[in-house]
Amino acid sequence: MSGAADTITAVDVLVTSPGRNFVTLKITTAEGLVGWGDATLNGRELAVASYLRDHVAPLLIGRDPARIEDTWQYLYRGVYWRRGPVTMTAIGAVDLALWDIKGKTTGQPVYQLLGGAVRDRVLTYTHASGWEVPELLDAIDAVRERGFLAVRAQSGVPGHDLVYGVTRGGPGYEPAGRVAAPVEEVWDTESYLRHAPGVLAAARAHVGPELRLLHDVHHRLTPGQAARLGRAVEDVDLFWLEDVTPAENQEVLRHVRHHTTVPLAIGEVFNTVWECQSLITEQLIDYIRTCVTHAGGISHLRRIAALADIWQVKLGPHGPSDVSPVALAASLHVGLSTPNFAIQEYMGYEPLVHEVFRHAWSYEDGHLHPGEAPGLGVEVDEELAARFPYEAAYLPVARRRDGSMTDW
Ligand code: CS2
Ligand code: MG
Repeated sequence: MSGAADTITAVDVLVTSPGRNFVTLKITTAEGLVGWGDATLNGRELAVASYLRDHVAPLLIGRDPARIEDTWQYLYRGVYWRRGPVTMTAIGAVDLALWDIKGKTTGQPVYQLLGGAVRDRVLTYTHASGWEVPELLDAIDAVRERGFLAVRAQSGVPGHDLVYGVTRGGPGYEPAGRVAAPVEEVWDTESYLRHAPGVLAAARAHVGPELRLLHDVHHRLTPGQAARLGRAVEDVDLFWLEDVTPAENQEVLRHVRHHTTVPLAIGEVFNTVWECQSLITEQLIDYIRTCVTHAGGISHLRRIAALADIWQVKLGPHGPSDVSPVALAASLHVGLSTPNFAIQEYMGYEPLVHEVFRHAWSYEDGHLHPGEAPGLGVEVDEELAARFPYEAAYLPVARRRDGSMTDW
């Protein structure tokens, strides 16, 4: 290492599709260090790839990679048209790559640079789904046998052909289908509200009192419906009920909060601390779900966590299959070193994804650990990645039975 500051000499964007699309940022320095960042935005991958390639990469050449916060501020305040998932995912990818380089420069895993471990390992939850209750209970048993101590339970809904979070047979659930246009699902909230409490009660009766059960409503209810559902499932003792309403209007959560004590989790679609502010400072939620990539990287997720800590709101970051192993690694470094971190979502990946993204993080007995490799601890096999070019894929959309659009 020379005494002079290192400089960024190359910024590349890899779009690969080993079973599903991932966008990965590669930052290379004059000292020969490589940092990786995840820039995957499910269904809008190429928007972020272009934002990075065409507007961010040229601005990074020659910058000092050690100046992580200054680069964050430069890309956030310097763009003028700020916030939103595309911008913040791009900034998040740069932030992850620079923290990766910082770790490699110092020979330290990133969690050590964030203040060191405050826990030995990170509690995780995974998904279980089944169209009918017996199938769901079997799926819950299957992940319990793999050691999971927390499980998200999703089922089909009578009168529906397609429902969020559930596959009818076949491999694990992947929402973004390889299609030229979004699949249109029909959604009937009343049918769901009649059905969900019984499904969750059956899951609790099956697993006993210990296992943490979670459920994702996926933005589908009005405040009154959310309050009704919360009350109906209070005896299920859920770890959290997620995204009960579309949370752009956060004041509506006051109504939900007033009528039910069920723990609420929101935030996976939010991208900055400012969007989470009311949810946290008004105690409208128990868990903030912002994702380390879509919310501006490690640097910004720590800001969100710090605000949440003041109000005793805990961190439960988003981590489904459309968050790459690079982002999962970054989330785990935050999780290991953040006092009010509660739980990490982990859907798992197809075997090929583990080959493309070779990672130091590991799963054991219901917990994850980022590993001790310098930086984030993930290296991308670029030759293998290049064999799987991008394929158009879109998340579904949902319409009510009368044909009007609703939230998917
Ligand atoms: C879901 C996600 O994991 C979750 O909590 O909300 O699967 C979400 O549907 C996808 O990330 C959308 O791409
Ligand atoms: Mg969710």
